[in-house]
Amino acid sequence: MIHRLAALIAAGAAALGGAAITASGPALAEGAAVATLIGANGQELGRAQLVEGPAGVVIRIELAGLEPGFKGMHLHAVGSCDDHDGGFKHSGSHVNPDQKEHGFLNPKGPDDGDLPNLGVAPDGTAEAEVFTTLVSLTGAGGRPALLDADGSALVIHANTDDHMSQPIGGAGPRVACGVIQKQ
Ligand SMILES: [Cu+2]
Repeated sequence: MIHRLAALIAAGAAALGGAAITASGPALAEGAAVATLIGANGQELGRAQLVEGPAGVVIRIELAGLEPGFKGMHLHAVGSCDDHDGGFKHSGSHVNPDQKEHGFLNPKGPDDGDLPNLGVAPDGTAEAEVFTTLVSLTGAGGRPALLDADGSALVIHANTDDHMSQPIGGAGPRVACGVIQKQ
């Protein structure tokens, strides 16, 4: 697990020059996945691309219409975002088959759904690329598969994840959700 943690990197905001939501992203290898994120009113906020690499998954995120600040972001265990008016509870809890504790800063963590916070600019946009070695798209390396029978979702919370508190780092309500689907 230690080596996985060491490789988990938040690459920060992508230098896209303030471009609007675009279709650009990592080269889409066979088996890449996408997620269209929606907000609490069901409105589309943007998208994420997920590409499987040999050691983990690269996730590129391009969103607009969020509240500024660092927002908790996780991979949730069920591919359902149809209850936008009910707080996206249908997306379940974190991808966490081994029932580990939450948090990159937790000696007993992290769980496999943990991701770095997403930094949202004052204008409500967010462009970021993150890499997680804790999951896979289809089971590579024996890591939990996002594209499993009940799918998975990328979920953004209202508040900052402190990477320590249980069960979700104090990240609060779920404000955006996207079902991860095979491209
Ligand atoms: Cu979450």
